Amino acid sequence: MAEAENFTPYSRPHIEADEMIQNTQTYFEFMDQRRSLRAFSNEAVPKKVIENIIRAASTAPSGAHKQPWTFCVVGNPELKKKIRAAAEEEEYTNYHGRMSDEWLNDLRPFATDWHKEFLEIAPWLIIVCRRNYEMIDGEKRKNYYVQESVGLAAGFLLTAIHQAGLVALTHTPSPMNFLCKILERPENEKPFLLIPVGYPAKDAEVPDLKRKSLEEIAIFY
Ligand code: IYR
Repeated sequence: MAEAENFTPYSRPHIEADEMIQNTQTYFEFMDQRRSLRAFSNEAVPKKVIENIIRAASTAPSGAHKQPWTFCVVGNPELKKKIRAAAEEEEYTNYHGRMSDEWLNDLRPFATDWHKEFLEIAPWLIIVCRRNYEMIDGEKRKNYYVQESVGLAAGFLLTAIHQAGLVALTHTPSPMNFLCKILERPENEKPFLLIPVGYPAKDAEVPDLKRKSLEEIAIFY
């Protein structure tokens, strides 16, 4: 290994096998409760909670530790209204010709359509942006594995939202360039996911989905 210049000691508490088996089972069961929701309550969620969730997301690993992400947080009702209107305009076109029949058929179990009222109802919208490069002192500097890094941070974000007792939707209105304009983002930043966050609506329902079994997703060599 190359010579380490600024390394600092690191350790984790050592957990015995039996306890780890128990803990990982419990954690799986906790994560298995997470669902994507489209029905949100308008009940307020403290800004501090969102700040902590974003700090947790930003602990994700990233290429050369460039942390190539920006989390744009929208709680302002006027701005949410604008985002909803622009997203619905794109989605209307998607559902009326831009998406293939196969795609529309695959979406049937989720009962989605172009209406996106949750964009106004959820107390917070988090727009996860990827930073394709940095401008530092007028010079373009590289970021690495941006998609992978931002994907990981988004995963951490969803986990933190679930841990808080809240729900989210990984929403991808497409195309998303309307968000660059509405949020006035710089040229190096592109929206990656739009994630409404809040409490579930009282009458919320989710499709009865099954997750793949371990045998279907893992191969041990
Ligand atoms: N972006 C559209 C369509 C959509 C696509 C997939 I793939 C989904 O899993 C869900 C929806 C929409 O938000 O309705």
